[in-house]
Amino acid sequence: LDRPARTVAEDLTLRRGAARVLFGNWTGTSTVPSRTLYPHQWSWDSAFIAIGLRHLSPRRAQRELESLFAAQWGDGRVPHIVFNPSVPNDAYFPSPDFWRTSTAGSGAGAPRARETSGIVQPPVHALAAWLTHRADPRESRRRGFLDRLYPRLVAWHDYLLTARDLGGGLTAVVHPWEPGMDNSPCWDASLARITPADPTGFRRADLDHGHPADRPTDLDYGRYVQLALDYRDAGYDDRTASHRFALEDPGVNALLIAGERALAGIAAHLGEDATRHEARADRLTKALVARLWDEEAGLFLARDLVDGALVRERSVAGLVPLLVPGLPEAVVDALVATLDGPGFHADSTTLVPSYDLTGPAFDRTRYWRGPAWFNTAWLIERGLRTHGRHTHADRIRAAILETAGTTGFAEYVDPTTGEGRGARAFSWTAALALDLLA
Ligand code: 9WN
Repeated sequence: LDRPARTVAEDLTLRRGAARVLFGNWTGTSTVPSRTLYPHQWSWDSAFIAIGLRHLSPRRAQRELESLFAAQWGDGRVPHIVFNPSVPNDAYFPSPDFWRTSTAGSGAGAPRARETSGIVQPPVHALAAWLTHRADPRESRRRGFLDRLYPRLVAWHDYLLTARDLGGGLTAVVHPWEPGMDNSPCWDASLARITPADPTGFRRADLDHGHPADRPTDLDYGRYVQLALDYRDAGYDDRTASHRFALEDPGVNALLIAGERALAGIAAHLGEDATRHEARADRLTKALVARLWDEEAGLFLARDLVDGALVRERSVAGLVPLLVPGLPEAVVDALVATLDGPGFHADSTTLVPSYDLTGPAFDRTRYWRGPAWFNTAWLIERGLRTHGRHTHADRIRAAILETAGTTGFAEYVDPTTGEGRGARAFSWTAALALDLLA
């Protein structure tokens, strides 16, 4: 699909709009993903936000990451939500009094003075820290940004590769919220084993703002709640938790590899040992290809660690490994062919859908079961450039910019029409558009 080239005036308008969203969502120490739906700090949102914010205020981008890592647990985990104590308890569910991390998580080193969730999200942070540093190295050095953050980033990755290596040599997710793609069809079979929590025991605050047809179902929520309760009852301790839901996700592992490469850059810059990060990235890349690549599917699949089998659902997470440098060339070619094929190529937007357009569970409005998201499109754009596929990357970049503008920085879009869905003035949409304009 040929689009007319963007004009300087269009870029300027988009840049101003994105800046307005990010300034409007800034709380003083961090950025909320959306004023309406998500009134606290989210882990991978903050990393994507820093990547855009660095073009407006490198200092604010540094603070975004610092405020998140200030709530890091003693065992190295970075919680997926850091709660803002001044927001009412019922503004978002699950709330602090559900997770109870400051007491229930004490054995795992949860902060006592801050409330957080007890699960994690994808590790985009080392990449974000490195890009943030490079936006203004002088300010970064002056504030000792990387000196302070580097040991915390190392502890975070160590957590993912020790407590969360459940035997396959990759990191595992233990809750559908952890890979950041809550209701992806990739989790359906694994979730079906979980008896949902009693629906009268909780109230979904998300439905106050989000349309029920766009959000996960009540049945899904019952299972999310039950899994979180089980983890809480085990004191968030990975040695004793039963982890009845455990998968190796290709998106999360690809981001971990990209993060190790970024840590190598940071380590070299600080005069620390970079080779251990390179060695780890090499080892993880081999494990990713050996355990999750599937030639027939034409992309990477998740592996369910409860039954040991690959999950035969094709989602955008399986394309995110394009981010990994040094993939076998045949794998890169196959991923690009899949991106261009009928499953992932929606002519109307060219934004990559979250799930196979021809797949049995495809739903064009329901969250991670079809809609196209800007963060995954940004990761794929970056991945295509990593492998020198610039023409293809240019197409995705143009689609991100155009769609961000026409939808008012929507949370996600219908991949068949390009129509915005979910929240508007969504922070990572604004941040990543800004990054591509820079
Ligand atoms: C649960 C904040 C988060 C994103 C996730 C997205 C959604 C939360 C929810 O919003 O998840 O963590 O309530 O649905 O799936 O990727 O980080 O933007």
